[in-house]
Amino acid sequence: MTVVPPDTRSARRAFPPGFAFGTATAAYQIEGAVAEDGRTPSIWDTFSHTPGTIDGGDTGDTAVDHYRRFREDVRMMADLGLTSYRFSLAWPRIQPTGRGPASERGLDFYRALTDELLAHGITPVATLYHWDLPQELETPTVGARAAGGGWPARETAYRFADYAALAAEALGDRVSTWITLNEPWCSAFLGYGSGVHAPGRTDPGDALRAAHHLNLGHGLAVGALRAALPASAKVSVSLNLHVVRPRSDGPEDLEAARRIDAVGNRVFTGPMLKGRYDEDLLKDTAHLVDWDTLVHDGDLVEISRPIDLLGLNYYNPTVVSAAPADTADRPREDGHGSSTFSPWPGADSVAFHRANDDLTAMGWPIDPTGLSEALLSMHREFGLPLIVSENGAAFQDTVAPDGTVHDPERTDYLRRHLHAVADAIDAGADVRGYYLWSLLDNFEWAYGYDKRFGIVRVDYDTLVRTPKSSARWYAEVIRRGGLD
Ligand code: IFM
Repeated sequence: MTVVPPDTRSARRAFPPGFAFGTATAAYQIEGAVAEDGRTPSIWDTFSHTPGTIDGGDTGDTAVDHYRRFREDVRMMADLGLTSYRFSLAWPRIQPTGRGPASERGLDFYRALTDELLAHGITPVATLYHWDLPQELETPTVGARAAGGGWPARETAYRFADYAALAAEALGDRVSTWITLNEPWCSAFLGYGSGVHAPGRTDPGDALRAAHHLNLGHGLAVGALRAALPASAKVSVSLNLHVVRPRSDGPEDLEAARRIDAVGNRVFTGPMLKGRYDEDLLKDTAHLVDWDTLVHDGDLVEISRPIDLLGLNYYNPTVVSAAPADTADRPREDGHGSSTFSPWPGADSVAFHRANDDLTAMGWPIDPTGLSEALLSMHREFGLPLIVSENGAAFQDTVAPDGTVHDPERTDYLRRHLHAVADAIDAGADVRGYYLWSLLDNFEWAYGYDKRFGIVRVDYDTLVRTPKSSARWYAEVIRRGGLD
C-alpha cells in the first residue's frame, strides 16, 4: 500500500458533487425497546445479559431509546445538514424467529424512520446485519438441531437471504442503497473466535466456518436484493479491512503481516470480490477447518455476485511482528478486547503493536494515513466506487456547567480523517461518501456505555441529546461541501 503524504495546502478542499455526508448507527446500539412490537431476543440480548461479558453490566435494553425518539433524532440530523444516514435493520424485529414471514409491526418502524428521513431530504442507507442474529438461529429451540447453530451453521446463510428478501420487498421503495453485512470479521472472529462479542463462542474452526457462511449469506443476500429491488438500487458490504503494517522489513515480520492480511482481509475480499479463497489462507488454517467440506460447489460463484459499492470501516492501522515463541499464549493487544482466545486463527505466531501513542479512549492509535492507504489500495485492487461506511473516535467528553460539550480531540480526529479521504480522492479513488461513526453516543458492545463515539452527547439518565462542538464543526463542513 502507498502512504499518501498529508495535504499541506491551506486552500479549501471541496468534495465531489453529490458526495454523501452522513453518520452511521446500528440497531442494537441505539434502538432499545428490545421487547417492543414483537421483537425477540438477538444473540446480543443474550450475551449482554450474561454476567461478566460487558463492562459495567450494561445492556442494550434501553440504549438511547431511538425506537421512540427517532423523529427527534431525524430532526437533529436535518439541523446538522446530513445528506445521508446509515442505520441497521434489526433482524429480530423484522423476522422474530429468523424464519418465516415478516412482522409488519417490526417493518412499520423502519417504514416510519425512512419516511421521516426522506421527508427531511436525508437519503437512507440500510444495513441488513449489524450483528444482531435472532437468538433462535443461534440456539434453535425447535427442529432437529437443538444447539450449535449460528453462523458456523450453513443454514444461517440461507435464512439471512430470506430475511434480505423480506426487508427489500417491504422497504425497497424507500431505500435505494443496501449494505448486506457490517464487519463480518467481527461477527466471525470476535463472536466465535475470541468470544468477546456475541455469542461468545471460542472455537477457531467455528470462527472460520462462520466467516465462510457470512460470505455465503452475503452472496445469497445480494441475489435476493437484486431480485426484489429496482435495477437502480445499489448493493454493498461494509468491511473493516485491517491496514496491516509489518514492524520491520525482516522476512519474519513480513510473514506476520501476510498472515493477518489473509485472515483479517482476504478471507472476505477474496471470495466476495475475486471469487476465491487464497491458497496461503487455506494453508495457514488447514489444521483448523476442512475447507473442502466447508466450501460447496457453486459457493464461490454465489459469493462473488457483483456489488455496486464497497464500504470501508476504518479506525486505525494494525502493526504486527513475529512473536517470540514464549509470548504466543499471552492475551494480545490487538485492540479487539481482552481474551485468552485468539480472534486470528492460523496466526498464533503474530504479535500486535501500537502504531503510535496518540490514542483515542479505545486505546486505538490515531493515524489518518491508514484511511487514504486503504481507500487507494481498494480502488486499485477492485476498481469499485467506495464509501467510508464508518470512521470516528471515542473520547472522554466533559460536560461544561452550562451543559455544552466541547470535544476538540474528536473534531481534530474527524478533520484529519476527512482530509485523508480527500487525499485518496485527489489520488484517484472514487469515494462517494463518508459516514461518521457515530451520530449519538451509544452502546459500544463489550465496552458498554463508557466509550462515547457520538457527535451528539446522550445523557444516559435523562436521554437528553446535546450536539457536541464536533457536530457543529461537521455541520459547517457539510454546509460548505468541503474542508478548509
Ligand atoms: O461501534 C462499533 C460499530 O458497531 C462497528 N464498527 C466499530 C464501531 C466502534 O467500535
